[in-house]
This record gives sequence, structure tokens and C-alpha cells, in this order.
Amino acid sequence: MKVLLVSANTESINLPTFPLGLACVAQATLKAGHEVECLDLIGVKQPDALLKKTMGAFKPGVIGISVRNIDDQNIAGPRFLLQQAKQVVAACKEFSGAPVVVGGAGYSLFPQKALDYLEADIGIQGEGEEAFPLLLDHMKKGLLFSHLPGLYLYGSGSCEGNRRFTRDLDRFPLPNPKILSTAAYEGEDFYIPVQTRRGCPMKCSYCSTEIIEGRFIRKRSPEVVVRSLARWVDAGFRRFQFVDNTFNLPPSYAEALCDLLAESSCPIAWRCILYPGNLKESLVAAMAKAGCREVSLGFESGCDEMLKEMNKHFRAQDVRDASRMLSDHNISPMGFLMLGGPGETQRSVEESLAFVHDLNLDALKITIGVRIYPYTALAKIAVEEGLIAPDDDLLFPRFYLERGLEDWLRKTVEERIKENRAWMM
Ligand code: B12
Repeated sequence: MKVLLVSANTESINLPTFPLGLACVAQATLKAGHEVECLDLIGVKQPDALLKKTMGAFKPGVIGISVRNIDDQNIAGPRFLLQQAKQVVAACKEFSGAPVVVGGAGYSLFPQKALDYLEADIGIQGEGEEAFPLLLDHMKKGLLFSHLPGLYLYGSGSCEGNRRFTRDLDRFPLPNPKILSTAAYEGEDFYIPVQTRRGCPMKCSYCSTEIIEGRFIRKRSPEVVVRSLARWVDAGFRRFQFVDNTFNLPPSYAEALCDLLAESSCPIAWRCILYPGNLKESLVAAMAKAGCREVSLGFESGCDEMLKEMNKHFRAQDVRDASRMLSDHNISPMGFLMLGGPGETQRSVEESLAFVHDLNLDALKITIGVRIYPYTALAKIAVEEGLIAPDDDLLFPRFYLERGLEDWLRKTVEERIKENRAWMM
């Protein structure tokens, strides 16, 4: 079949993100024998005109749209980014009669509600490499497809909980450097995103990863990852970002991957996100040897009671140790604070701010309030406290901010940011 795959994301918040998920789906769709064209709308001034031109020339039989962001998670004035994706769906429908299928990390969080809002024909929750080609196969053969895993049909109710996560990630091809143009991203801050693992068992109280990727960690074999990186290096790329939620879990895998990378002598520099608990110096040394230059430490608080509230399995001292080890190995540490969750007080905020002050991070991002996602411990607390209704689907962003902290917290954070050049909101 002729398949057009569109990345609807046009945002450059934080940094413009190369659509890795779409590239993965495109690679798997090609492997399944379809003719694929990809369209990335980042930086495109007139998306409608480009979509019209592409539909006219390519005449797709099916259109897949990747929906990454729902909103910008900004409590001060949230932007509802799904609106942009809705316009893309509408344009696809205007210029083509082909069925429109949506998927992606943002979509997967709200599969039924987002499909209703977007008015696409079909939604696929979860990873698309198996489900999307399977859907195409059923369409091609004229078979019924409503029973397929993770599939949602516009206007016909949900099949929630039905999605499947593959155990063997190596079954899915990693994107080839030629699959999508990187031209719109190249510059100072461009890192090729790489994913080695999916799933997270940590259950932080606010986190949505379990819905998107599941609880069980599934890994690509290090050999496959290193071979893929080498292909990107041959194509001229040198900087990479591991987008795994927690690069160091499990530690044995992370160390094996780093050792193999170092052995391969790939001339690369990379960054990743680390879980600060149980970080061993041997892993940090292996990371440095393999080209790691920057790490985001996802600690969110420097107060032990708050870390416990968030169900983090580490303490402030572990973060101090992690930050020191990284600096000792010339890896630049950056950190995150998320202030205002359940149990936060002026004292715990001050404790966190003093904590990060002493850490000497190269950059710190502070978020006020916590975006509430479905099926999380935070959502349960928000319902119990009457902050949200039990049937609030949370598609339109709702935030938790401990009562009484509102103005004080904003003012305090703004003042401290003025005093610390490496801090930002
Ligand atoms: C790494 C990451 C980042 C990095 C990106 C680095 C980089 N170079 O790419 C950084 C830190 C920069 C970042 C920034 C932001 N992020 Co972010 N990020 C992630 C994270 C952890 C992984 C994304 C990723 O690359 N996954 C790997 C790829 C392979 O998976 P995937 O894209 O999901 O694709 C798979 C499926 O979704 C599906 N699929 C994808 N497309 C399609 C299309 C079709 C047709 C089909 C059928 C299937 C399908 O198949 C793919 C392969 O299996 C996710 C959380 C998560 N676990 O997903 C959040 C996440 C995507 N981010 C999120 C947000 C909000 C943001 C920011 C807005 C935050 C901010 N205010 O700064 C910015 C926006 C950036 C931008 N310009 O768009 C939210 C989005 C939900 C929402 N509320 O909108 C998520 C889900 C986290 C969360 N809070 O739940 N992010």
C-alpha cells in the first residue's frame, strides 16, 4: 500500500525533537513491504499547502499521523498542542479520501478522548511497529480489523487495555539515517535521538510512562544499538541523545552497552537521563569512556520526605553522590525540580532550593505544579482531595499545586532564578 506518515509536531519547546517514533514506524512499514513517504512538519510555514501538494503527488492509500504532544505542561498558561494535530488531521481529510490513523506518545495517553477530539478514523495506542503494519495488512486484504491490539475506531467506543508491548525489541528495525531528513534540526543543539529500552517499573507517583511504554523494561541488544549508531556515524552524525526514561536501568545492561560502545571506538558524544538511585561509579566511568558528556538527573526534589511522596527510590544524598561522580568523570550534570506536589510545604521547597544550590549543576530546570495524568497515584490523590472530578479524562491539562503555596512559590522561584544564571523555569 502507499502510506504517508506525517509528524504533526511543530513545537521547539526545550528543543525541536526529531520524530524518532514516526521514523520507527516508517522503518517497520517499509520492512513489511509498503511504499512509504514521510512528512515532518517541523519548521514548515504552510503545512496545509505542503500536505495538499504531497497528497496530490503521492496519492496515499493510508495516512498515519504521529501525535507527540498534548500540551506544554505549563501551569502558568498551558498551551493545548493537540489543536495543531487536529488541523493536520482536518487537512489530510480535506485533500485525501484515505483513512487517517493516529498514534504516538501523546495520543497513547488518551487514546479514546484524543481520537474523539482529533476526528481521525483510527487510533493505535502504544508502539506502532507491529500494530500499524498489521492494520495495513488487514486493510489490504479487506479483513475486519476492529479487534487488533491497541486499536480505537472513531465513534465506536473503546477497547482500552488491549494494547500489546513486544518482549523482543530487536524484532523492530531501528531507523535508518535516510528514513527522514534531519535538515530542519541541524545546528548547535541537535542530537540524534536513540532508544535502547522501553518500559519503566519505577512508578513515580506522577509519571505517565507506564501507560505509554508499559512497566516491564524491554531492551534492544547492545550489539544492535551499536551497529545502528555506527550507521549514523557513517552518515556524518556525531551527537546522540538516549531518550530512554532511565539510561541506568538495569545497570548491568547500561554498563554492557557502554563497554561495547567504547570498544567500537565510534567517535560520538552523547547525553542521557539517569535515575539517581543506586548509581555505581563503575557505570559512570564506563559512560564517560563511551562518550557521555551530559546527563539529566531526574530527581525532582531535594527533600527526602518529598522524594518519598513521589515514590522515588532514592534519597537526596544519592543525588549528591551521583552529581559528584558525574563531575569527577567530566560529565556535565543537569537537574530538574518539580515543586508543589502533594505534601510540599514552604520548608520542603526551601530545602530543595538549598539542595540544588549546593549541587553545582550546569543547568537546572524548575517546574511549578505537576501535570496530572490518568491512572497515576497523583490522579488518585487529586480525586480524593476534590481537585478533579473522578470522571475528568484529563485530556485538557489539569495540574496539582499544593494549596496555599501558589503565589509564594512562584515569587520565590522567580527570585532564586534571578540569582542563579544556570537555573530556568
Ligand atoms: C525523551 C523525551 C523528551 C526529550 C526529547 C529529546 C529528543 N531529542 O527527542 C526532551 C527532554 C527534549 C523532551 C521535551 C519535551 N517533552 Co518529552 N518526552 C520524552 C520521552 C521520555 C520519550 C520520547 C521518545 O523519544 N520516545 C521514543 C519513541 C521511539 O517513541 P514514541 O515517540 O512514543 O513512538 C512510538 C509510539 O508512540 C508509536 N507511534 C509514534 N508515532 C506514531 C504514528 C502512528 C501512525 C502510529 C500508529 C504509532 C506511532 O510507535 C512508536 C514506536 O514504537 C516521552 C515519554 C515517553 N516515555 O514516551 C516524553 C513526552 C513525549 N514529552 C512530553 C512533553 C510534554 C514534552 C515537552 C512539551 C516538555 C516541556 N515543556 O519542555 C517538550 C516538548 C518538546 C518538543 N519540541 O516537542 C510528554 C507529551 C505528553 C503531553 N503532555 O503533551 C511525554 C509523553 C512525557 C509525559 N509527560 O508524559 N521530551
